[in-house]
Amino acid sequence: MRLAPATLDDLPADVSRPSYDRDAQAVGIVHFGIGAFARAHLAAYCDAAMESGENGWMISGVSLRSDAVAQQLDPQGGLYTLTERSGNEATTRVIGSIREVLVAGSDAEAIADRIASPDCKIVGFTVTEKGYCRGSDGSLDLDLAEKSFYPLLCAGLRRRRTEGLPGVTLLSCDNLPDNGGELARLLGSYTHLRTRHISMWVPDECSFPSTMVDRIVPATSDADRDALARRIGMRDEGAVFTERFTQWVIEDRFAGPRPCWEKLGVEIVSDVAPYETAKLRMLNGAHSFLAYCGLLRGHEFVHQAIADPELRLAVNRLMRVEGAGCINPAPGQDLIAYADRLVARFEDPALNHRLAQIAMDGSQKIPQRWLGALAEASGQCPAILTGIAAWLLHIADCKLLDDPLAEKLRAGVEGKDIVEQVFNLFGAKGLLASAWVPSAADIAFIEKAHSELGRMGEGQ
Ligand code: CS2
Repeated sequence: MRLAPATLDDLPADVSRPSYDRDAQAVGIVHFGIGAFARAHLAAYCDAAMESGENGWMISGVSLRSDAVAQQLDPQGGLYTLTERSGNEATTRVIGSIREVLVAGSDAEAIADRIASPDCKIVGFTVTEKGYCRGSDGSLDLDLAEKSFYPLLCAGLRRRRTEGLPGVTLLSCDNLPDNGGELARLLGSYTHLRTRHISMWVPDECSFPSTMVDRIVPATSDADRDALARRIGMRDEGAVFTERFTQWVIEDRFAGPRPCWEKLGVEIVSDVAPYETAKLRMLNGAHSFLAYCGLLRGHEFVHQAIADPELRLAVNRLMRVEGAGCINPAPGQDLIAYADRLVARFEDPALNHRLAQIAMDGSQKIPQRWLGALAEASGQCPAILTGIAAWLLHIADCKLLDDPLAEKLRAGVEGKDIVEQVFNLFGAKGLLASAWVPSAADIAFIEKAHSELGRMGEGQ
């Protein structure tokens, strides 16, 4: 038996399911990147909003790269289960807020139709850091952009303008600093070059709130799906597993209607930056550190890496001193409590969060996770510099480096001494040139950490 509208009543009583009339709800949101993260976060908030009596917040999801999610969800009428795990406990609920999954390659017209519908109020994005198609200088890479969401989005927005419809809220939910401003800037470049007649309409009529989204969502494994099937008595090919924790801070800048998300714990604020910076530097910065150092030390999961005494000490320093050090917290934002909570989240073995999942796309993640903190720090940052040494080793050693800049990274590292490696990646003309200018002392520290970590790798 497979999860579907017709089999909902066969679920065990402890699996809660939508009580609202799904078919009567309009599609208010088109969302690019309907992978596990969006299904554990945005879709769960929309489901809860409709459960609490709001109307019109169904989601039309768009997959950019493959039809895998469409194959999982469309035969299930868009339904899937979300299981929150912690320790030995797991609670499962059916999420009803996804109407359909459209695929970029084959459903371009339907995607434009959904965006151009008067019901659509919000277009959301969880397309990952690389989905924004920024070149190494931060500007839009037009060739890549043509294969991403830009043409699909613009086709829909162009029709809204032609049909005299109002603009929409363009809601970026990716781990980028000032993600709303970044989307506005990149979309501005795209419309200027490709769809000039809407290049004024978009900034005038649409809005781009910045957001901080937080929920750890490990990739679902076949073993997870099989265990769930044994527990609930049916198969769910779209099942998502996550932690209990969830946080969403959104800049109060909507172009039109939105769900009353604040009733569900979402913080709607005037400035997201302190939350966003803390999350990127503390949570994500610690994650990348645990990933590269943990893999070198033979660990597979985040909970194993955080239990390794040396890594634990260093990651605490990275979060509490190096990451938090230059952040000016918002009123009521407690960075020490945040770090305590992060350690507890990382420790939870129920999540089975693979370090390899975090290690991918380092070139897209490291600038906002580590380099900003390095640039602003008044003293040396030994934990982050150790993380950099581990990343250099990861680039050199990893057989299948999963990174859009893999070839360039390898060319910058292989057969080079550490001074050259640091220069090629982080120097003024390096691949990830930034405000951080590595000092001689920084390079000496990286060199020492590199040889210590490298010896440890040989011992595995
Ligand atoms: C992780 C994030 O994969 C990664 O790079 O650091 O996906 C992290 O789990 C989320 O941002 C948590 O909100």
